[in-house]
Amino acid sequence: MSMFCYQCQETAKGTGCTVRGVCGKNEEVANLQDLLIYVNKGISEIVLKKPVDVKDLDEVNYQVLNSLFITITNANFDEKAIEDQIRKMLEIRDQLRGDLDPASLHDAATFTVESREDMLAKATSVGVLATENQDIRSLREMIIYGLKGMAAYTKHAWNIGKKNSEISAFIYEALAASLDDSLSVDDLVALTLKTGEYGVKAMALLDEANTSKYGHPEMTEVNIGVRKNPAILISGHDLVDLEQLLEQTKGTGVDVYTHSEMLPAHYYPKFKEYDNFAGNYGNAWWKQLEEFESFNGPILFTTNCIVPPRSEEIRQRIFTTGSSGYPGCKHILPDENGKKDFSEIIAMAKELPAPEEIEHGTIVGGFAHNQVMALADKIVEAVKTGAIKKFFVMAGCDGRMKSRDYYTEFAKNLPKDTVILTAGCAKYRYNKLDLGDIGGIPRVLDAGQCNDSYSLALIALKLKEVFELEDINDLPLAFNIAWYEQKAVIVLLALLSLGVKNIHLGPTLPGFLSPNVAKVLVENFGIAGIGEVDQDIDLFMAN
Ligand code: SF4
Ligand code: SF3
Repeated sequence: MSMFCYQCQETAKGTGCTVRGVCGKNEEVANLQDLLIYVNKGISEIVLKKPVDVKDLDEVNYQVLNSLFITITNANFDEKAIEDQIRKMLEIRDQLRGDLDPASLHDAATFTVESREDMLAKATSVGVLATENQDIRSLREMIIYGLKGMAAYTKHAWNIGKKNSEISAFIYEALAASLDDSLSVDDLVALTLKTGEYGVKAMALLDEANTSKYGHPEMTEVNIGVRKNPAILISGHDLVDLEQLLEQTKGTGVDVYTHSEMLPAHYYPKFKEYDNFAGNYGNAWWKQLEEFESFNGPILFTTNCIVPPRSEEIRQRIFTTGSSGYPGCKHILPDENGKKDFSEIIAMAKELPAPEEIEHGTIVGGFAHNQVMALADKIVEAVKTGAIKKFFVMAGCDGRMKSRDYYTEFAKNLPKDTVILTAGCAKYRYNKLDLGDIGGIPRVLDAGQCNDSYSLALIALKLKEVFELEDINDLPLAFNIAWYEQKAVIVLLALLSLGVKNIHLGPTLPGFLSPNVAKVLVENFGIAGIGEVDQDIDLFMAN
């Protein structure tokens, strides 16, 4: 058996993981994930061929989102969970196919497998490399990675009760298109941009879901030190899981701390009601190996990013839920009403010591669109008087590579009359630096999680309107985005679909871009990589 995966920024040698993932994914998991995507392509083809209304396919829509989410980098390492999901999707597929003529369908819509061995044997012929032409492969995969990010955001919104069958219909269209050998490079470039358009819709849906349920994020100081109580650390992106955990820990003497991408939960008015919502512990996902040791208490992963734990002791303290999973870690399922029972985690927390302090002080965030619009007059005035010369969108992901020190240096070296707009875990590279403020406006404005990049797009569109500009690219705004996993891919495609040009992407360009596809992105959208910090700053400031 062997594997091939090049979906994330840390892919081996920048070209593809072939033996074992740099993320820790083994070949069995990688191949099962390929097969899971393949069966979802088959389902998509069937949905397109059937006279069905996607609105009526609730369970199918949900499980397709779940399948895509499971395969996101660092979400699910559990072979058994992925095998179970493949079986579930095969059952859904076969039921849905009904009396369609198998001869009119692709293999993805008809193949059969019985055992895990069958699955693994089948997987080796349906993965990324099954597409021989490297440009077609590059575009198909870029679209699929965008769909994975879109599915994650759509599933979060769904969990809050906001659904959008148009998004599901597009996911079927795009997944089925990846089976269609008649599509040209131009067709797939067009589909890539359409993926970005739906990415905007998915982020808008999640924004609407989050803000209607939890209120609009507001400027908030978040404690990064610790209290004396035993505690639970919650990681990932799912706010419904957080809400349930806070409800169940209320009055128990157990505190709840956020980790990594859960930090922005502190910005929502709703979560401020909980006295035991203590603060944020640690940094971006990749530092968790050390930070989980000193945290002492149990950890709940609601989504990515899991790093394989290095000791059995830590593994026993990790719980997963939703699309995440790790072998040997307890997975918590919802009941028929969507309620999750976290009592085992709470009981464990009570038996363990309180977290050890690794930092102290506060960080400020909560600058999603509503809060920034409330400051609009001040911001516009600062731009008009020249107090703010330029905004830098530095949203995206953080990662392990040493070369990401670039972003810390970049933030430090930016002229003092510039403001950073950020979202996603990329912010941990500079959100604890004291970069000061401009007339009371902090120089780092954190909108929230990676999906809240949507807020940054809204802010840019608002500024365009205020300054009466024709083109978003005429704003004093530069994009220097850090990427790692597939949610950043959908954020990037969303920005492209909104007409944003000259985005710099780092620390390396995606390994899944073939030279020709990279050329299209460079020539049509001005996409560029990163270089030396000071030269890049000069370049950005000159444009
Ligand atoms: Fe490699 Fe990234 Fe795929 Fe993991 S997700 S196997 S690190 S390319
Ligand atoms: Fe980070 Fe994993 Fe992408 Fe939501 S938590 S941004 S990497």
